[in-house]
Amino acid sequence: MTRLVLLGPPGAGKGTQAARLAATLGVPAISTGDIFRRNVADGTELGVTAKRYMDAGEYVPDSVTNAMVADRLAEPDASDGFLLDGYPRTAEQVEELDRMLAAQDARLDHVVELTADTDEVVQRLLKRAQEQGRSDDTEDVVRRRLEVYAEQTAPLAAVYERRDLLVRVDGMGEVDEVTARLLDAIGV
Ligand code: B4P
Repeated sequence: MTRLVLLGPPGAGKGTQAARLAATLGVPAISTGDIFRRNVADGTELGVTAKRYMDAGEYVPDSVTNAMVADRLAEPDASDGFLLDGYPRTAEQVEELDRMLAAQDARLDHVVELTADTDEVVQRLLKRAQEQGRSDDTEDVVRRRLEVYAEQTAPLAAVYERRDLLVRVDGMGEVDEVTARLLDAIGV
């Protein structure tokens, strides 16, 4: 039973690695970005709200995101562990996750910060823009996402470092190499 949070800037490889780690650990990978994108595709009320923020490179409001994660973590497959990809991203989300875990008498096992150079992440996201056409991968929006990350999410690593939960993993290089580093960092 593993409860893991994956932090890192846009383009560091969180989504790519989350799927691999979750499969190895036998826990669900819960990506807030993916859940928002599914809601956008399905045209739900949540999707309409989320799209406005995502297309501008801004975070979806905490109240909306926290409620969505609380619902997802209440599903049976998350009761024996999970990998959170892209949550928490703000100080308020850290507090809300603390409350959700406390209510289940559960604790995080690891918080992994996946790091990568800014030039590299911009190149990765612009390449994805060409291949997949994601509406938030244009250069201006990518720059804004990186600013928002630096302002709101990067400081969270220090919070988890103080709790002795943080491990930093270099996300540069081949996908397989990064997976091997991640598994090593969490002792698998
Ligand atoms: P996310 O979907 O989480 O987007 P992301 O940060 O860009 O990460 P992603 O997982 O897509 O990219 P990855 O690094 O794996 O969030 C999107 C938006 O949703 C946010 O901007 C925000 O608006 C909203 N949102 C999500 N969570 C929220 C929250 N908690 N609160 C508020 N708002 C929230 O990969 C990028 C690319 O790099 C891929 O194309 C991949 O193939 C490639 N890549 C990966 N590893 C590589 C490697 N080693 N070498 C070369 N390329 C690699």
